Amino acid sequence: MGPGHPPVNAMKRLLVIFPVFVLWAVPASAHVGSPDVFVEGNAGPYKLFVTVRVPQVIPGIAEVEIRSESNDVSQIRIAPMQLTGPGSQYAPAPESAERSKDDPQFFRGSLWLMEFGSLQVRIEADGASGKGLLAVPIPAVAQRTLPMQRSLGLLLFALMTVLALAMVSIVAAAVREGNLSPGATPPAARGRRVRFAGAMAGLVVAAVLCVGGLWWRADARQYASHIYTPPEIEATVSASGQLILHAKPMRMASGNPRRPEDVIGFNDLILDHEHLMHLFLVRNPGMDVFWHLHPERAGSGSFMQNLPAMPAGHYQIFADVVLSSGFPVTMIGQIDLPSGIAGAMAGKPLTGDDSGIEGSTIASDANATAEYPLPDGGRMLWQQDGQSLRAGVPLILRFHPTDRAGNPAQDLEPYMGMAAHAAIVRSDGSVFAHVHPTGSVPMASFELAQASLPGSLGGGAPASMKMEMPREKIAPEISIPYGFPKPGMYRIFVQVKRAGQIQTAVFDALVQ
Ligand SMILES: [Cu+2]
Repeated sequence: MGPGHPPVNAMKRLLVIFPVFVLWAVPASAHVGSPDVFVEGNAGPYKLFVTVRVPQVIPGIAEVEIRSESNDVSQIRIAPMQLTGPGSQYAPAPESAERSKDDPQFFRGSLWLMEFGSLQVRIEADGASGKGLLAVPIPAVAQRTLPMQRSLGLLLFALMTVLALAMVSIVAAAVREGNLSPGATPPAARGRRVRFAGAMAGLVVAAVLCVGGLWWRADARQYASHIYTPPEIEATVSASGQLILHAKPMRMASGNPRRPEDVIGFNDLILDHEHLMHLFLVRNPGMDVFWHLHPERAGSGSFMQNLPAMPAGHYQIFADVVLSSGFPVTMIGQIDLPSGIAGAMAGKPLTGDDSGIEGSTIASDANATAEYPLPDGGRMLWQQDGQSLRAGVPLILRFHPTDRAGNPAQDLEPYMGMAAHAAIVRSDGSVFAHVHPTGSVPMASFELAQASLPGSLGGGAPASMKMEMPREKIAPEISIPYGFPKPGMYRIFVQVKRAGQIQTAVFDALVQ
């Protein structure tokens, strides 16, 4: 894909990996347990809703689904490549996405992802209004090893047995009948030599199988050591009420076969909507307290945050950062705030973009909440159009903030450059996604991806980015593309800024 590993090398790697049959699951990202990528953005004149289902294994096939908002797109082509670095300059030949027969605005295609790390899917749309490009960042990592299918295992074992026995019998036959004239019977004296040769051949075959088995296991172990799990972050609270976070270095498989893994120390980060880290604290169980904070760097791999006055309890930590490659990482951790400490520390007043809310306990089995009273007296409505939420189905979450009189809020301001931020958390904490009107990828990764586009064809800036202009008005309709990864109860925290104040709405959703 990049100049460092052209397709030939990639094929070689595939050939080396293929006989081992250890397949990896990929994905993960600025998320926990929510590997697929959802993006809404502009490819030149066309607005596209893109879903990339990252493959179960790498090398593996990513499924790309694209819905065009308008009906003037005639062709869409897609290609995978690196997000940053030299590999982002040379696009491979793109493949055509197939247009649905039933729905001419829907396109579907699949792509081989051959390497790990920070990739992008480059989308080329062509139609009545000309050409346009959109780049969708894809974090590609291994999440688990897939076991071999039992039927395949049995088949391979049977083939191996046949081959091994055949090898022994060929050697025995060669010794028994190798230099006889046609039609002659082998002399009885050869019997011992035949048995000896057969036994030796059996030993050699067994030795080869043993070495093969060791190789297989060594390879599987090496892969297993590269499986991505969200890195953990250690959290402590100082007597003065400062939360100290320490990120342990993370190992991650790289795309380069000569450099099988990178060790990431979390010093090489880029700003993601104006902050190095977005820290989310969710009190458990119940998810009734939620904070969205922005710690400052405090030395190598460490971050520091003055805590606001917070109720005591057990908090789950999700800490989002973006590596300079554009790869998003969510670190996870826990912290207990005993009432003594929480009581003792008055808590610093909230500053800047920090915000939080204390609400009710998550519903256990409710269908989706439809509206939420905002702290400023307005409301946030969730427009659901009577649709039930289903796992694995991409959708646009639509929210409408209203003022006290119930009219659409006209005083929305950009909050960290965007119309809205949302955190989607499953009730057991196994899913966490930090999403925006652009979609499920961090703004920093999205901007890097658009910057890699050649020339002026890229019109990638999504509606939300255009709102970045400080005094531009934000329409009171928030749309966030997402897809729930699995069934269960979810809590969605939606944050907007009105009249200088950050408002958080809380919605519960049962996903089938
Ligand atoms: Cu955000």
